[in-house]
Amino acid sequence: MHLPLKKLNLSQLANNQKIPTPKYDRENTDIGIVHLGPGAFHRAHQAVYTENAMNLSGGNWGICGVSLRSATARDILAEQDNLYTLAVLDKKVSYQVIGAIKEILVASEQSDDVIARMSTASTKLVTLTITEKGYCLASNGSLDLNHKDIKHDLAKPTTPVSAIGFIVESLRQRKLNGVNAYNVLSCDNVSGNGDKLRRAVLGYAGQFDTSLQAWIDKNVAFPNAMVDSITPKTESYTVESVSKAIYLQDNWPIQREEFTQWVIENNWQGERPDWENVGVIFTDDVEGFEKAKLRLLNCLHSTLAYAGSLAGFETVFDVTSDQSFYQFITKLASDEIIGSFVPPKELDVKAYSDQIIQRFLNPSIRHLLAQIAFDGSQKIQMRILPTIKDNLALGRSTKLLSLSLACWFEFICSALKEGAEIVDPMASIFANMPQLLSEDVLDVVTAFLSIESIFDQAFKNNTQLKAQLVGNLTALRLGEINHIVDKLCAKDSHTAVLLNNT
Ligand code: CS2
Repeated sequence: MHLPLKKLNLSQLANNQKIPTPKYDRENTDIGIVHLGPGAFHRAHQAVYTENAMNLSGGNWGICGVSLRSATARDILAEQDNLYTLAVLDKKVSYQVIGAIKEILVASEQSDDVIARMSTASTKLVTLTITEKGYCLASNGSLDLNHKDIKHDLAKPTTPVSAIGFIVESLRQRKLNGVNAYNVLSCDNVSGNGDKLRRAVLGYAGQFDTSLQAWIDKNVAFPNAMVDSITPKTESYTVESVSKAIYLQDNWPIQREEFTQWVIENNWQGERPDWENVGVIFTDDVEGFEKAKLRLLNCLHSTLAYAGSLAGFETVFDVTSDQSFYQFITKLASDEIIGSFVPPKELDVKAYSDQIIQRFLNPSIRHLLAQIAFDGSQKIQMRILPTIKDNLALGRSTKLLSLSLACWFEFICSALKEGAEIVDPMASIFANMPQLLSEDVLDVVTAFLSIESIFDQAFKNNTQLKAQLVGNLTALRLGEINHIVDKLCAKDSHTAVLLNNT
């Protein structure tokens, strides 16, 4: 059994050049960032950029992680002085001990401490990875005032439960106490994430305090950002292999691929870590990067998650290694996604797309399709539907995209029939839709398209898309998905006729 990873034992690693440890004076580094949602992705991405920025340039940029509900991360990491190991698993394998996170609070237990931490002047930045559903948005992108957490917070604004509630209450306290505002940086896979969060925060504050709303509007920046690094959840084999590699027991290391990218809108002043000098890109055109990443990487991920699960695969590597699925995502990217948006001028979108598929073929990363399949009702709205909408408007093909969507439909329907758990904020709504159990495919497609919080009129009334969805879902229920993919990718004209004959 190894000694535990703790600051006390860090000296054990001092002589091991291969495993970097914090180079800044961690004990005397103040907290300057509050991060809402300190999950695996945050610890593998933003926390690492901030660690490297402090190693390079110092600064009081310690991170206070705030978990909105779960106490697991706090309790495990507290045992190891909030230190953890980043394992980069790729052609080369490397390890780094990260010290940027200095404390973790649990909002549902320590709400006052969270607000105090967010209201103190030394906190300059609030960053977030709270997943798509954490923004409490309606399908038109504005704040959902009927969302249960928002209703709760509007009734009790000084003891919030939502990220938006905590942001507004702490800003209210800062205004009250004459403390400068902090800036807010969304790090989620949400298109226009900063703009949407800004609208939600202002919409919420405006419900009960228009002068606070005006103050936030004037003083708080919400830059948009694109974040990227494939980070599967930590599994027991990760704990074993990492502890063995660093000769210290780390009970919650993080694993990710070599590739990492962070693109932040360059439209804000205010203090921040020396991110520019550790690889973060500041640009005026975040939208191009966001669309490229959400429509290519995340759309292909979700497509593989549903199609691959229906075909019985378990990981991204497994399904991408299958010739049929490899061809499917390659063709989906080249024929239907590239060309549906304007990429940043500096991005070679074909090379970027090919690189993404190569990243899926990283044998050192075990990325479960089941993990990516979570929250489909939220994710497809960011990853698949915008491309379908634009292609329909541009008269471009949606044949393969509609197969991705039909795979999600069938993924939900078969889970309902099997009584399997559906991890999705809309799971209870699906469970109360008997049409989703119907053998009549037209009924099923009509039922899905009638869900207004996901599909607006453009989808509902489009006969071509509906026919493709009915054709694909019928094919999925009749035959092997591999064959469907092969047919769709190989003999375009033939397949079109085939589909229309269903
Ligand atoms: C994945 C993302 O779980 C998922 O939905 O598609 O977490 C993906 O791995 C990251 O966005 C990559 O940057």
